[in-house]
Amino acid sequence: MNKERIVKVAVVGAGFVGSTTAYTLMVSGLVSEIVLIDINKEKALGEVMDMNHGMPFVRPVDMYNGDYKDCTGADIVILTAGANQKPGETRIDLVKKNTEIFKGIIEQILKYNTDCIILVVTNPVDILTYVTYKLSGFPKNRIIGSGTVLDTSRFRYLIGQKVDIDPRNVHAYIIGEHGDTEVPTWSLANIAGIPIDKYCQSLERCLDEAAREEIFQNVKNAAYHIIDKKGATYYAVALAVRRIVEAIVRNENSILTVSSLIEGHYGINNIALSLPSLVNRQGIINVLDVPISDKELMLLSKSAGALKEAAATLGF
Ligand code: 6V0
Repeated sequence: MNKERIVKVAVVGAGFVGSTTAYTLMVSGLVSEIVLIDINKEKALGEVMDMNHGMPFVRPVDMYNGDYKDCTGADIVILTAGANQKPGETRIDLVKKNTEIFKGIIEQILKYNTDCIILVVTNPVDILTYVTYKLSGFPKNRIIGSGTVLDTSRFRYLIGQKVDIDPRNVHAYIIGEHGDTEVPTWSLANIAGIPIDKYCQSLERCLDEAAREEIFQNVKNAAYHIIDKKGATYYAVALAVRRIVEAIVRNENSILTVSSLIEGHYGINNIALSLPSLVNRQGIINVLDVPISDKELMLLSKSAGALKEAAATLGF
């Protein structure tokens, strides 16, 4: 009989993002075992019960709530745990708080698994990807941040809406920090190999400077807008995580704007941020030097500088 490889994923954090990620993976058919781990054990149990009751409708998955010892044998450990920003709290306060939480979590994971890929989703995702790299001692290919995979998806969707094209056929990347200093690489944006400017010349709805700025602002501020309306964002990020997991478990060599330790690309060193990167079963096996414009390079350097400043406050 042709036996399929068992793929096990541990999701740490059973909040909005962690439980939606577990659900998205459960219906994806990509994984055979999912353990959900949270400091709030009742919450994790409730989420697992709810999902397990739908199991007859999907390809069976061994889904359970557990503890860090259940990270044993996991191919991928996904980190979504952490504190949210409270009113009056600065981003730096949040970085410090989540770094402390990560110290505890990573120490626990390392007791049971030193062979997995760690996929960081908790914000600020780039700083915490860097922190995870430093704390774990794993090779850099096995520490992945979800980075700007979500922002890139929002970017492709919004461009697609504007020019009336399936977003899967819009090729464009958001790079740099997942956050305020992220960079839209308009110079690379294309549809079927046609640069977006040229493609737009044939349309009445041209992507002029104002339209571009509007799209980018809507990408960059999407989380603020959604949180204002419904308190949290979780569907699209869970799909972004599912896509990264797919690239890993199917050994796809896919290009995704994941966050990783950058060494020697565009003059950037020793900080994690997103660049188009090759992802397969080994994790991130290559970061691509895509030909961005001088302005985009300047903005990317600024983004790296902002992340370095934030990391410096943590003593890393
Ligand atoms: P949430 O709903 O508050 O869930 C967080 C969960 O973490 C809760 O269930 C907590 O009990 C749990 N938790 C806290 N401390 C620990 C600990 N020490 N060990 C285990 N579990 C713990 O938050 P939500 O799920 O909405 O967001 C989680 C994180 O994802 C936040 O940092 C968000 O900012 C971040 N997001 C990242 C995105 C990205 O693109 N990278 C997108 C959206 C949200």
